[in-house]
Amino acid sequence: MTRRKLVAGNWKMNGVQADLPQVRAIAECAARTPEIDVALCVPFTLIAPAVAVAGGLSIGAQDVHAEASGAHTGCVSAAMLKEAGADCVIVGHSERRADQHETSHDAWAKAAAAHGAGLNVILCVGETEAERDAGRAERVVQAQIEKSVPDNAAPEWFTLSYEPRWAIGTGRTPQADDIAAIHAIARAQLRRMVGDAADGIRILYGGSVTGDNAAAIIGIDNVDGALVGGASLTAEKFMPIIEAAA
Ligand code: G2H
Repeated sequence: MTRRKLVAGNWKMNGVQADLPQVRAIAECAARTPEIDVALCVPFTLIAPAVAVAGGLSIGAQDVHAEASGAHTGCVSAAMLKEAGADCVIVGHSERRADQHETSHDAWAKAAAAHGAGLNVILCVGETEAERDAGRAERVVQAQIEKSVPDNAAPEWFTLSYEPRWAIGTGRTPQADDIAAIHAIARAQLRRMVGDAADGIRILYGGSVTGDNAAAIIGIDNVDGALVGGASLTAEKFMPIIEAAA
């Protein structure tokens, strides 16, 4: 099955209104590559301002609370994100798993809540360096998928992203064969969970993707695009990645 490529930027805790020209420039680049999908996941505070300058570029968030409302100080619901203009959200990112002790069950609940509010979901999984060194990477990723992907995941709203934790922001990336092996296992696990829909679900790679390695990584079997952190912060660095996927 042919899957449209998706390149998504994750600005993490970066970006203020002075950076909106970068959003505009990225949107212009995305408009020149209509054969792929491009999204930019910005801090909560920048969602509405980014939507205002983004034209057709998909603007997303980087987290969401699983509950619809209530006594959750500092948290943001899926309906709030939707109202701000977001159309997608990252859940289960390893920085939230590490810093906020989020579990695969939390990611599952957040994904379900986001889908319920009409948001597209990018759900992240990935092993630690110790798990890879112990030969457990494939089992860890498979288990994370089993526990965090909703049973009704479908290509129309759900994307998986494989992000080995040791590759995030380090400049290190796995060997192509290792990426291919994990993506094949991820696809097979999705198939066990959602059947034929698995063929249409995009599986991104994330972790130190740059303009220099994007084409090679996105060319690997079962890699349907990239989730990009540091290299998505400026249009100058992000555009070559978008172009490599197109
Ligand atoms: C992985 C990635 C974006 P970076 O976290 O999700 O970040 O490209 O900076 O490694």
